[in-house]
Amino acid sequence: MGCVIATKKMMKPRDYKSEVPVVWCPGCGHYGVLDAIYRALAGAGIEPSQLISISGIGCSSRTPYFLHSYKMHTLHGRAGAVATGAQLARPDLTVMVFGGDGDGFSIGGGHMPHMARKNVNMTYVLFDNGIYGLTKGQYSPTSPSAMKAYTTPYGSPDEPLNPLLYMLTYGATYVAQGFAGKPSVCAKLIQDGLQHKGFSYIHILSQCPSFNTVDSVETYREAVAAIPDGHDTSNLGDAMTLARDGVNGGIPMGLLYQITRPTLDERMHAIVQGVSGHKGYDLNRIITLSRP
Ligand SMILES: Cc1ncc(C[n+]2csc(CCOP(=O)(O)OP(=O)(O)O)c2C)c(N)n1
Repeated sequence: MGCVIATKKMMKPRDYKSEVPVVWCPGCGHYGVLDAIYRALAGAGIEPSQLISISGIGCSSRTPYFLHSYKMHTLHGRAGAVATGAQLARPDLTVMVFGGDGDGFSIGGGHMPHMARKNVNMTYVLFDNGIYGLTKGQYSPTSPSAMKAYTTPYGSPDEPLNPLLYMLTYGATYVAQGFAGKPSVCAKLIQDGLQHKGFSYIHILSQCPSFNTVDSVETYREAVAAIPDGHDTSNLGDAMTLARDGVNGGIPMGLLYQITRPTLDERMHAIVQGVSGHKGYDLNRIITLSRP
């Protein structure tokens, strides 16, 4: 009898490009992030037929149009909730979420903690341009303090939130940060996030030359600093210190944190097996599985 050897198809970045033309403003950082996403998918060898891409609303949320995959362009701020449902229904597929700082941390802010704490097995790529791009320049939760924008003509009165600290605090099991001007670094961080089992959060700083006049590509290029090799990515305290203080004051770029713990679909599967009277049902096992 012959034996069947499963071979993984070699994928190329262009295999993920859809026929929809990519339309963002000239100089927008989102082009660099999209390029990184294509490369990461090819590196991880995920076939388009095995990929679900989901987004909310925003310039960045147009990403699924540009990708060969199953896709859903949902409501503003609600991509994570839809993606959680999709992942539970089809845990055999790869689920990715794409969106902006407004989509994720303004209107979608109520969903972010739950994807993290539940450890939903998906990869969330957040394009942070510090502004609402699609609606032409209102300040966002990551806009720098005092930044002038359409809704803050006298300067923002708020302190920006720290997305990395936020995701670490709520229990994300993979937290990384990149910058759109360094697509190779972003591609590696996204690829590793795709290969991580659990909730992976990749925060990417992406310049908006049309509406964010403070965070230019040059400013970011000078401000980012690679996370040193010796950083212990399994140490939550060290990751939080990096997220808060940066690398000698520079914006940390690289992998801050990665651990493994049971994912939501694993826990649900264990519960469903138990409820349906499966022989292996063991309440203690479910309780043990649900502890980090
Ligand atoms: C319920 C609802 N409220 C408000 C809007 C208007 N709106 C569309 S996109 C957006 C913000 C987009 O900013 P961000 O998520 O940062 O993405 P970017 O466009 O900068 O990539 C807003 C407020 C909407 N579409 N739906």
